[in-house]
Amino acid sequence: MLIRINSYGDTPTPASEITPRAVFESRREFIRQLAVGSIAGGTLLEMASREAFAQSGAAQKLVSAMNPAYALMEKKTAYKDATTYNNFYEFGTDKADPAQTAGSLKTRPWTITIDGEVKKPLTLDLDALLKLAPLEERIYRLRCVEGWSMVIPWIGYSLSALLKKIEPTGNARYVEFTTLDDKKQMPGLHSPVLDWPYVEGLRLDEANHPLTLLTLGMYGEVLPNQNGAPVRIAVPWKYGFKSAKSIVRIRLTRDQPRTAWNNAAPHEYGFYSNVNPQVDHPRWSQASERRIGEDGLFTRKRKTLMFNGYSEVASLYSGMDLKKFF
Ligand SMILES: Nc1nc2c(c(=O)[nH]1)N[C@H]1C(S)=C(S)[C@@H](COP(=O)(O)O)O[C@H]1N2
Ligand SMILES: [Mo]
Repeated sequence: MLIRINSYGDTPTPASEITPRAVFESRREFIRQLAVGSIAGGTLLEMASREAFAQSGAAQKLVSAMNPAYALMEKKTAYKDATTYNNFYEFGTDKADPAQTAGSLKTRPWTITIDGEVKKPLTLDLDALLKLAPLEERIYRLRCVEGWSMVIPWIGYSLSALLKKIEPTGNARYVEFTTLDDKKQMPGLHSPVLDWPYVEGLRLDEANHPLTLLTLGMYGEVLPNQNGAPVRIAVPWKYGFKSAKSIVRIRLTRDQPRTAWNNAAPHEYGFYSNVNPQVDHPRWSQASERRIGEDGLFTRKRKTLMFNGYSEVASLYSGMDLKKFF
């Protein structure tokens, strides 16, 4: 019997009831390492749960160290909600579609090419990407432009670590992210909802901000396909659509890249798309949000925070009119 548990929002089963012997043994080793201080972060139950989960073969565990700077004290969104309520139009436009159809995405082998205005263009496979910098767990708020939000424990490292390796030229001012574009693996590409491939972009200083996370996992595991496996970006102070999934190319450019949502509806989705409660979407307010998993399915109980609460990015925009550059 497969026992699938996790400690993120779902009610955890007491580990003592379900833990196989091997896991129990490794947990003792874990306690020992905790005691000597060689493991940072993660609660005991969390760790035991992840091990049991990994053993079930349902998902591949990904070890990381909690970055205490991003140990957000908000209730994490339940794993089930974060993996069944998704926007990933390459796999359909209903929230439930990606979890059901993204099984056809083949995430290994996978390569990502970094080129454009760089001195050292590079193509990396997944293993190289996983080893490029120490993996951190960071708990970030995610605010979708549609008016809902989640709290997700991502795993990855600052994109700046990768950008340093390829040495941007003096002409580089923007970074463009391109999602895989393969109809055989992504049924949603048959529908012309967007001008495929999905492309997003950041200014180079935004891309180099330490908060911008090159993301390889979540909830202690590799990314589920529906969340953008095997590699995506997470930019927590911007609306969710800026965080492109299943990335195959990162290109540095002189000019502001054309981006998928901005192309589709330029008056509704700006290039910046910073979370901003004072700038409404033309068709709805952005002043509040509904946290997925909280009471009241359609109630926007929470006030949306400027930059989604990440005020440390404000200096990136000093002197800019954020109503004009929305
Ligand atoms: N390639 C691609 N990336 C994408 C999207 C998409 O449709 N295609 N949707 C975006 C939107 S609107 C949001 S809110 C987030 C959702 O990420 P999640 O499903 O992991 O919560 O992914 C973003 N990245
Ligand atoms: Mo979104």
